[in-house]
Amino acid sequence: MASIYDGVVSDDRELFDILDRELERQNTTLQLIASENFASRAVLAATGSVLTNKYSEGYPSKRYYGGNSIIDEVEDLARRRLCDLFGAEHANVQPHSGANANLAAYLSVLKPGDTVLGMRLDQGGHLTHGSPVNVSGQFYNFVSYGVTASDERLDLDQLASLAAEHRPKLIVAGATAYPRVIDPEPLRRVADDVGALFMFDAAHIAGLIAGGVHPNPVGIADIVTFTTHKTLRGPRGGAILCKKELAPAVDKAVFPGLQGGPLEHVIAAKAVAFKEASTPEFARYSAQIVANARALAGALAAEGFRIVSGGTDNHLMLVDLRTFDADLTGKVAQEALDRSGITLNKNTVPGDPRSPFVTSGLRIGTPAVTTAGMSEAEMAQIATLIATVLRSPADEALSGEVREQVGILCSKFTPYP
Ligand code: DSN
Repeated sequence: MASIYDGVVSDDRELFDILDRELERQNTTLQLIASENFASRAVLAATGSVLTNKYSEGYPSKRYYGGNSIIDEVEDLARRRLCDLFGAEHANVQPHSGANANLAAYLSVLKPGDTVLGMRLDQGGHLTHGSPVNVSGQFYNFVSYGVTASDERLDLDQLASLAAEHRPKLIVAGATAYPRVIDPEPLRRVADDVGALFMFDAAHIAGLIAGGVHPNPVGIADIVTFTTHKTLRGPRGGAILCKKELAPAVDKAVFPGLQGGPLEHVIAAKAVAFKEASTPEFARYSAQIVANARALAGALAAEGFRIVSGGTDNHLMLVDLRTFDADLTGKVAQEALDRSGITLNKNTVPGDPRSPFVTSGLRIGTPAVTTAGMSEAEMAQIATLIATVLRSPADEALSGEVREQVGILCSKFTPYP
C-alpha cells in the first residue's frame, strides 16, 4: 500500500514502518470505537505543520514570548470559528484533551472540597465526572447520579432530589456511554432551583450538536466542554465554551492554571475541523451517524443481543451480551472481535455485576464507519459479522474467515485510500 507519508523525507524506517502498519490497520479493519473517527487530510496536515515548533504561552495579543503574531492569527481563527459553530460568547481552544478541559472548567468555578453532581462512571459518565481514581473525585466532593433501572435513561428525579439534598455548586451533564439525547433544559432548571452552575460535557456528541441533530447546550449551560476528535472529527484535543462573564476565569484556569505552552499545530487543525463541521455536508454526515447507529442497534437486536435502553438516539449503542450468551463477557467478546478485524470496546452496562475489566457489555459507535462512507446496508452486514464471531468466540479459524470478509467490506470504504 502506498504510504500516506510518501514524500516525507525520513530515513527513520523503524518508526515510519510502524505508522504505515497502523494506517493499514485503520484502512482494512472496522473501527467501531464510539469515541474515534477519521480526521480529514487537511486536519492531518495542519497537525503535522511547522506550528509544532512554536512556544506561545498566553493568549492572542498577550503572549509571553516573541514571534507569535502569526500564531495569534491561527488561534483567533480557531476561536472565532468555534464561537460561530456553536453560537458561543467565548471559546478556549487550548485544552490538550477533554480531561484537561473538564479539569480547567472545575478549576475556573470551584474550590477544593466543593460539592458537584456528575454521572457515575458505571452508569455512563466519565472518569473526570468525579471518579474516586481521578483528581476530580479527589479534589471535589462529587455526588453521583445515574440512569433509572426501568428504562435505563437519565434519572432526572434522582438528579433533582440529590441536588436538593446536597446543594451542589456545579451540576455536570454529559456521558461517554449513554445512547440517548441529553436535553440540557431540565438540567438547567434543576441547577437554577438549587443555585448551582451548570456544565455540559459534550465530548461525545459535539459533532452531533454541530450537525444540528442533538440539542445545543451552549447558551443554556454556563460552561460547555468537549473533545475535538470524536463525532466532531478533528484532531485529538479539547475545547471550552462559556458565557462572557466566565471567560477570564476559564482562560486563567487553562493557562497558567493547568497547562503550559499550547499545541498551536493542533489548534490550527481544530480550526480546520470547525470549518468542516459548519458545512451542510457535515450536517448530513451527523444525521447519517445516527441513522447508522439505529440500523446497527436494530440488526444486533435481531441477532439476539439486548440493546441497553432499547435503542439509540446518538452515535453509540451499549450491547448487553447476557441475552445472547450468559457466559460471554465483554472482555472475551472484544478480544474475539479484535482477532476478526472488528475493533470496539468492552463496557459495563447499567447494574453490571462484572468488573470494568471484564464487563457484560460492548460499546459500539458509528462515527468512523460513517466517515468511511458506510450506510444502513453495511450496518446490517456488520451486525451479522459480530454475531457470527460471538457465537463461537474461541474459534480462531472462524475469526480468520470473518477477518477476510471484513477486509472485503473495508476495501470498498477505505478512509485513507
Ligand atoms: N476515552 C474516551 C471514550 O472512549 O469515551 C473518553 O475519555
